[in-house]
Amino acid sequence: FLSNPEDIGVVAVGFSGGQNPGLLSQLQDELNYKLHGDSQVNAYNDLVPKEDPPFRNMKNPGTVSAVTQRLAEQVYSHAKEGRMVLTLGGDHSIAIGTVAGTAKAIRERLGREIAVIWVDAHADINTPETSDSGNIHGMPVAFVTGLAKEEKPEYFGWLKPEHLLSVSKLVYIGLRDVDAGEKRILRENGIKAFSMFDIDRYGIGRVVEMALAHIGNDTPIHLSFDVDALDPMWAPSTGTPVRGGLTLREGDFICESVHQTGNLVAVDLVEVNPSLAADREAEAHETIRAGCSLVRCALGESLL
Ligand code: 6HN
Ligand code: MN
Ligand code: MN
Ligand code: MN
Repeated sequence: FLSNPEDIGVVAVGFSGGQNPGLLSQLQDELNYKLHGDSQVNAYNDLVPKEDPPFRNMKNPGTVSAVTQRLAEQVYSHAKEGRMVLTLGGDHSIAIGTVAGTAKAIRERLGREIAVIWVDAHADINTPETSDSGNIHGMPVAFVTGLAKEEKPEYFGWLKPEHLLSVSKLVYIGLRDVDAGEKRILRENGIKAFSMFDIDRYGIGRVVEMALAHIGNDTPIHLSFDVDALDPMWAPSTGTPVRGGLTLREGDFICESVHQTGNLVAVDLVEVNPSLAADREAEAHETIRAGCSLVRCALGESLL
């Protein structure tokens, strides 16, 4: 294993209600992992600026930049120690920090570039200029690949070459709602992507095989799993649900397969957003259960 399978660095971000305590106590008490880092959800309130006007069309740019910069340091320090890093989100903008932290730590520790497997209904590769929404959770891949650049340190200018990922080491699984500008970016950069169409056509087994073949044997893997990759039937409590997604079993299979490579160094599980509305409690519970299943599979707990 490229990281110690019993030692997990935990980073828990943002508003995720009951998700983390449940999953973390499962990992620690039932499955005997040694957990380092956050035992409670971190709101990063100290980093939120008083005023945070839009910049280059991005919403809350100062807040997201500051939080992801802190996250990059947290993830870096776990990965540098050889721990598998598990980040529970929070919206997908946090992957700017997690990927940056893993990329830098693995460069220093193993002298290697990481690969990222991005499992999502969306490509999250808008630049500030191509984005229609201005929401940064639709842009993280553009920032960590250097396709989106900004000099100002308070607006992601803290991202340096050691934090970045090559577009050739990126692969998507589960896409089905990709903006026109994003399709152009994927095409122009020759980025490997498996949509739901490919999964129907080849089956999840072949798709995962092809995805792993693309990044190459023995490459350290950061798995960034957006729970909206799953069909809303399995994960209804998420900000931007899109029907026609992965079954829970297909999501679990992706996680199990990545575990089996022995090359997994970091996992993000994001966009789990339990609504506090009482009438949606059952949906929140289902979504959290799905998230727990994905994480256990990524840790190899479901395999014999
Ligand atoms: N996510 N492409 C849309 C946008 O606003 O840029 C949706 C992004 C969704 C992001 O689900 O992590
Ligand atoms: Mn996403
Ligand atoms: Mn998504
Ligand atoms: Mn195992």
